[in-house]
Amino acid sequence: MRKSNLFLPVLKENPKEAEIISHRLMLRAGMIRQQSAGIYSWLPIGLKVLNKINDIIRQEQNRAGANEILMPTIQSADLWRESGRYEDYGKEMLRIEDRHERDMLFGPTNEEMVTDIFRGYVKSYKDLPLNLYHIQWKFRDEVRPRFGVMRSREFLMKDGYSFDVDADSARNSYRRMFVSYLRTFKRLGLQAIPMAADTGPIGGDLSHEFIILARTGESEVFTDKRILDLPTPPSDVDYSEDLSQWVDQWTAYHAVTDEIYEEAAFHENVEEEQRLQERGIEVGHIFYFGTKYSEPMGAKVAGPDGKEVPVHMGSYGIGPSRLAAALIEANHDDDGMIWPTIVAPFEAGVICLNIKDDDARQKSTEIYETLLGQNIDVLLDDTSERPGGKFAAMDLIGVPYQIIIGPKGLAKGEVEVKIRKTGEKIILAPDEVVNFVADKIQQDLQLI
Ligand code: 5CA
Repeated sequence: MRKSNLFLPVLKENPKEAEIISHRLMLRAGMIRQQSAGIYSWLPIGLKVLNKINDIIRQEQNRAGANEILMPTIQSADLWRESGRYEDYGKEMLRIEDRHERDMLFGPTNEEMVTDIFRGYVKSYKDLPLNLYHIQWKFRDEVRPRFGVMRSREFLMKDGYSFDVDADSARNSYRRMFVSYLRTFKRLGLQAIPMAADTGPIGGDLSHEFIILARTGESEVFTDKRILDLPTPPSDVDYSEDLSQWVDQWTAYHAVTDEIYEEAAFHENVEEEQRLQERGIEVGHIFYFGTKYSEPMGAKVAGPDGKEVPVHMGSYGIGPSRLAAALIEANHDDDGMIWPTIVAPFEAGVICLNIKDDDARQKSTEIYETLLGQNIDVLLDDTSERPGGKFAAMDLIGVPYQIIIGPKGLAKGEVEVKIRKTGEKIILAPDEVVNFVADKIQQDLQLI
């Protein structure tokens, strides 16, 4: 992408309404724009980041055997009457009446709808286990939407649902998602800690929140420091095998949020020098709730003995839009965002310091084209802005590798590469720079 074509509405002033750094930076860098309280448009670089987050989530869901579908945002109230949640959900649900006076709603989650899909097709235990997920906008009429897309009313959710013939096999499905979540957050460059959690309006008796540590987080977390050193399941983890070892290892340490915190239990389970008490952001939440929806909604399969049984279900949520903000909370400095390459709005940037200089312009374009040819997502700053403004914009939007090309350097046979994360500057010959940057990016993107 050439910056002369890019819609990047950078704000000069610090937006006053933003209380936390991620919200401030997302507004300043023109990633999002508020349209109503808790409702946002995603502008080009915001959307690029969001899509890259979704890609990682998809890859890890698919690896774990889940099927991607797409359910609508608008649902019929009748489905929710079947499960009994239509009245229970209360004011957080946005209720709509259509022209035929039918009660509709903007989905806050999809347990009912996916159960309806399931019961329409699946009749035998032989077709199980099954896992269906989608990445779709949700609406929850939160009393206090705040912190930008961190807690918004409209937000993107990856919600997945598992179906099993009995509780034992449902727990295996739960473990598969547990492991795939560990991998997903790690690949996004985040340290997420699974914590025993309350189940709220989703219900059930087994649940974990995945929380990343951040000062501005809304939850308070209490855990054992050693949990931070546990290994992540590798890319070739066998999802058809028993995954208890991974789950047991990751749930062995005491780890709870303020919702269920008890001081006595914390002190009893964690030695003083290992205690970690910090704030955190919930980026994922998984639930096992048995037959809570399948029973009232009649989602049954014939078991091995021919008898019909209600299926055992679990649901598994990740918030990609919240993750965009959480990633910024975890990766920024005074100059702006520092994206991990895997989700950066651009993997590399080429700054042409003086666009009027023929050599600088030609060399910059040539390097830009070569990087593009290698499938690198690169931004060419071909504008006539002053160098200071160009540097500031690249740093603000957090481009990991920045190639700086100017007439003075070229005269000496030199270009500069700046690494956003470390601030390191490397001088190279113009014909070395593409390989250097391409190698770095390839290393960063390597599958873990
Ligand atoms: N049906 C279940 C799992 S599929 C469910 O709805 N779970 S949830 O309520 O915990 O939401 C799942 C994830 O969505 C959360 O972990 C969080 O990352 C994201 N999320 C929830 N509410 C919001 C919100 N108001 N703004 C942004 N993200 C949110």
